[in-house]
Amino acid sequence: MTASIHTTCPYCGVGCGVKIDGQGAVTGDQLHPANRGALCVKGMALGESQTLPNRLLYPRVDGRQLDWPEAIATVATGFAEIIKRHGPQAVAFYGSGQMLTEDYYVANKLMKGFIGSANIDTNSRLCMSSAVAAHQRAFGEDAVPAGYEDLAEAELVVMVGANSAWTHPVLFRRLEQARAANPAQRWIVIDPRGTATSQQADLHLQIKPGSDLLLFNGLARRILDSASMDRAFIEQHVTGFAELSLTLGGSEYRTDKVAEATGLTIAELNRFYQAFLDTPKTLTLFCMGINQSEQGTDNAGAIINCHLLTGRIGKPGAAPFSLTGQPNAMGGREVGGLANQLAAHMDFAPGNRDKVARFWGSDRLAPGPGLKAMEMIDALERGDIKALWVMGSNPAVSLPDSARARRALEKCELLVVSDISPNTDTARLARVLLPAAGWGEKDGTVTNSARTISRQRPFKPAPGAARPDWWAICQVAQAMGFEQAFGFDSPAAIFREHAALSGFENGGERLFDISALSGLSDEQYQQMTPRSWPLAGRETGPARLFGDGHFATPDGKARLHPASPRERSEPAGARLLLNTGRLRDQWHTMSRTGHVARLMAATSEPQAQINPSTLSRGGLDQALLLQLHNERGHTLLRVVADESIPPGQVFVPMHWSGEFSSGGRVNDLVSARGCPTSGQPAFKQNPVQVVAVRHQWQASWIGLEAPRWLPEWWSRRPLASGECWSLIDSQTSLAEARTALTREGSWLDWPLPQGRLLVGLEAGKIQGLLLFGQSPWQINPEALASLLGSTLQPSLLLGQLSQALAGTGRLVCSCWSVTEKRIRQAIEEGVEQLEELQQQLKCGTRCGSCIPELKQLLEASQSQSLGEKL
Ligand SMILES: Nc1nc2c(c(=O)[nH]1)N[C@H]1C(S)=C(S)[C@@H](COP(=O)(O)OP(=O)(O)OC[C@H]3O[C@@H](n4cnc5c(=O)[nH]c(N)nc54)[C@H](O)[C@@H]3O)O[C@H]1N2
Ligand SMILES: Nc1nc2c(c(=O)[nH]1)N[C@H]1C(S)=C(S)[C@@H](COP(=O)(O)OP(=O)(O)OC[C@H]3O[C@@H](n4cnc5c(=O)[nH]c(N)nc54)[C@H](O)[C@@H]3O)O[C@H]1N2
Ligand code: SF4
Ligand SMILES: [Mo]
Repeated sequence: MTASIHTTCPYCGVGCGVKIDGQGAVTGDQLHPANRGALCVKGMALGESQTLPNRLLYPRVDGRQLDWPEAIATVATGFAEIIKRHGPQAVAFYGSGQMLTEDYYVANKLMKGFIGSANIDTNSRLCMSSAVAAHQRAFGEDAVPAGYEDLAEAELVVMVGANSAWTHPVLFRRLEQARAANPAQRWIVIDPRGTATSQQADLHLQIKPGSDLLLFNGLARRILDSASMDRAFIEQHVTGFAELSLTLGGSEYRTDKVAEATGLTIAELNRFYQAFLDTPKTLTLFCMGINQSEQGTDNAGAIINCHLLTGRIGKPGAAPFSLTGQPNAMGGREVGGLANQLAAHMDFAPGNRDKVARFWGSDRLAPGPGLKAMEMIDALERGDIKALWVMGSNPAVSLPDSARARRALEKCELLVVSDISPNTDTARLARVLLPAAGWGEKDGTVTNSARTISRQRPFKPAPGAARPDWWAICQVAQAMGFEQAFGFDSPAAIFREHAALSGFENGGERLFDISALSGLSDEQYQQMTPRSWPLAGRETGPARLFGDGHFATPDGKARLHPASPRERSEPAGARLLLNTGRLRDQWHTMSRTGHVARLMAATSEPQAQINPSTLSRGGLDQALLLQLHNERGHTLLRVVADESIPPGQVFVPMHWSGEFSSGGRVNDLVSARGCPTSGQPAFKQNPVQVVAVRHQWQASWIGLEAPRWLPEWWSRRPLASGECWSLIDSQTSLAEARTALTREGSWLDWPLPQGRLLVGLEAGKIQGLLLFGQSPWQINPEALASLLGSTLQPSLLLGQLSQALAGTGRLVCSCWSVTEKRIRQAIEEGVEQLEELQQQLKCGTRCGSCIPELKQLLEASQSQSLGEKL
């Protein structure tokens, strides 16, 4: 038997260690400091997501399969010719926080060091750039002060714009354990909508979208007037106090005014403010609700101000803690992969340029910052950028104003895309497609939210001609004439150089210093265990930073930064405010999770979640489909009435792309405007109009292949075998649709109480089942899919049909396929405790990601019965 392989989960920034045994089974790594054995549902499903249908196996140029040398030559000569004709600013690279550090390092070195253009930016612009800018402004360097150890130490945990129960599930479980061990720990969640996270909170502040800056400035003002202000700390370690106090003196930060502007009651504010003032061990976790805003940097800065004013930084359980989204968002920040960074936490200051040029041995270093993500789209539109290499991202879907982004990408003379799938909306636009080695096949390192560097190790060969991203970059670089600088033969060799650069003429200036690892042998790199930076000669770094009150600024002091809310550039008016974000079981544009039946079961269609009162007021409550539109675009979504969304708002998951539905590409509606300091788009607050679509018919198609004809709206999901397609149309009649869908093959037709069932046969075998109906139904498609490919047996068919029509309800526990219906049944039958529920139904006993929802169902029924008693 082969020994287990220790690697790291390729999804979120918690950065859980994963163990692969000799049979390929995936479990949590007990030895990893991030998760100590736990995994969430996405991590648990890593085995299933490995079998990607339609994997990109060979390079393609203009749709033709080529071998690597030809593809490399096409990219290298294409880039070189454009540079010759138009200069280095005419080419660009768009990367990802999902690239490994080694991939990222060589991409950055090629663009900034040798092509001589800083037009390299990444999806971290959409994700972390506001936090990065706030860290740099306050601490002098992009360094997250806290570590996961602080979760257990904290007595007050403030979660702002973070739905961690779904997005950082293992971190959330660590918090649950911390609260169980220390009942004094309190949680305050700040989020305009109700979430699986807010449901577990001691206090949920449902603020008006975009009012966080006011809220935290209001808190800062209260700190100034209180005993919790740490005068000694401020005097010794902080600058900017006078300017901040002046700003906070404005009457808009009086608690009554803040209440008005945030939509909270004075009592709610007092509870939050008092809890913060009273609790030295306060940890403030923040994520996309803070960063993805028109004032993202100031939002994060306002949180940091409150921690600096109280001296709550660098101490156990006390810090502002920006959670990173992607598995290697932090590694990308370390190599300097953003357009406004140079390398290894150095910016473009002349001294840094000189250092890096000497280190890399280059005389053509980029002169200054390059174009940020959205500026790249502008430049593509203008025709200023003519060649773009996209790696590990699906910008045609995930960028804001995505219809415009797609048009700009289409215009690009040479679009190169490195991906594992040829089917993403971006890959479809590429001239050159390069097949990347995926997770489980590639080798390198990633850094998580807590600055812990872990190894990703391969445990199987890459299929076809797929190759690691670092290799493709080095091949192109060599073909462009940079043989010496890109002669790396392994990720270990790249890592050594990256580590060496972090320490090069550092002299204690930069906290990011892992040069102690620059001498690792290949063998030591293979064996490397997780460790946090800064290392500075030590084996593994400290969990938290700034404990000595010394910051990475020239005077060693942290900087308070005053900022006031700007007038909103787009008034909401009578329209709804669109909020977007994540679902528990999906990852981004679904290229890696959308084909896993288990992960698509909980929410299988792109949807608009709206408060029932807003629906009835707008006359929208009878519609199946809503059209959301604004000046940028439109999209069709299944409507879902949801009490947790405040009236006047609509929440749409960010995940759906043209690969999985005709609707749901929500970024077609999202403005490219964002924070002027960081360049991060405001994905969370966009006004939209909503109209009901009067459908003529709706159907579900369950088949081995796609339906023969597609109506106005469709959405597909994988099943254990075959697929289920939801079809809705407002333009054709039922008769026309029937004809179009059943043009070929022979069809049997059954009337149903609520519609019709048509069974498509080929050579006596069932190829597909089509259920037509007027009103929506919740069918269990798996019951019918089990018939696909078998010969028709009427009694079996009817049995499965009645099972299918009995419906299943929403899936809550994806690991054990336990539905809300079964859970509610058990509760009705007397189950009161989570443990009983777990024992009876097994739900929540594997990865535990659904425990917050189980608790919520139990609590809802308890408060209902309490209400009945009263
Ligand atoms: N399941 C899953 N997990 C993921 C990912 C995934 O795709 N799927 N992606 C990973 C990545 S890259 C990232 S960046 C993280 C993101 O992790 P999170 O930031 O936790 O996720 P989101 O759902 O984008 O947004 C968080 C919350 O911000 C709230 N919000 C909206 N507007 C405001 C506002 O004005 N103020 C406040 N305070 N809150 C607001 C939203 O209602 C939402 O609940 O998740 C990571 N983890
Ligand atoms: N509306 C809205 N939009 C958002 C957000 C939001 O909250 N709301 N959040 C934003 C944020 S925070 C983020 S991080 C982005 C994420 O959005 P994207 O960057 O588009 O994320 P993914 O869909 O994960 O894209 C990763 C791509 O890399 C491919 N891939 C997988 N493994 C490999 C590999 O090893 N090598 C290569 N070369 N490719 C690989 C995948 O198939 C996929 O196509 O979305 C942003 N967009
Ligand atoms: S919390 Fe889940 S998605 Fe995030 S790293 Fe851990 S297992 Fe992966
Ligand atoms: Mo992200």
